[in-house]
Amino acid sequence: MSSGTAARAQFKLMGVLNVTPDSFSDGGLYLDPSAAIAHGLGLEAEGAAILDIGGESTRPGAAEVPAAEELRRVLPVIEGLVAAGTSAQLSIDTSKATVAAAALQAGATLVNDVTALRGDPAIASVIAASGADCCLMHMLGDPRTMQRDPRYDDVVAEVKAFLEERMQFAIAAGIDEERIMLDPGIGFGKRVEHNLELLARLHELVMIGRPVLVGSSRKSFLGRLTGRAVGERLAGTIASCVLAYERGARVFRVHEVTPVADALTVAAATVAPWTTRPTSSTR
Ligand code: HH2
Repeated sequence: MSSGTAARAQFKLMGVLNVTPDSFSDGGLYLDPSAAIAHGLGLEAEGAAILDIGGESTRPGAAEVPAAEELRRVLPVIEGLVAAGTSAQLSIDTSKATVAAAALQAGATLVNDVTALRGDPAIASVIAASGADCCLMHMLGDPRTMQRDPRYDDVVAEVKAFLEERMQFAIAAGIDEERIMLDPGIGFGKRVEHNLELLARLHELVMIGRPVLVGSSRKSFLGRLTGRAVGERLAGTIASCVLAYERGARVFRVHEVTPVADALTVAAATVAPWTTRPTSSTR
């Protein structure tokens, strides 16, 4: 195996596929199912191992979407990707049990719930019964209120305690621990300095023992730091992903796959030889 291929195997990219009119960076671009399916297949061709399909924006202040409308947006896309023979893992970005259940039925095998199973009391049992993977994310408050003066004494300790508690809740609900990913929720009820501290101390969340997913792509803290508009945050996105990789994150939710994959391949090839514990044969 070449060192590039070995490095590439160290991380996974989750391509963002928003089927919404109002997502913060790509709202309205993929409302038509055929455009969304083509975009998803394009992300997969670029190297996304997971496609995260969402029918409700979670940007600060976003309006709630009824389940029927969310389903109308995402189901044709999941069905179309399955019919097109995708080999990417399909993830449903929802906090509603009915949406998760229908998406799993249609071929999704991962539930990405930004409420970490707090939004709908029925969602944990839907995930448990299906044997799907799930991602538990930290958010302070809800999307309508989360950016109103968020405060923490120690953001990393509080996010860690939250994720540990939600993980125990998920396990008690019958979700296999091996199927759980954890996410600090970059931008969800956090000031710029909270996001930066979470990235800088990400290894403390990695210590929980489950794969950590980071969703920093194009987010506003990058804009605040660089002065760049949403569509001009690729360099900032890459810097945050590379740093998060070095701190132990292994799954990256991104809008642009190829450049992040290249950057992470270099990061993984550089970090791996030095972090591999020497054995008697390599010492
Ligand atoms: N961020 C967004 C949506 N879903 N899921 C996880 N696990 N982690 C994240 O950081 C995350 C997420 C927000 O980004 P986007 O989907 O591009 O925007 P919108 O919510 O406006 O659709």
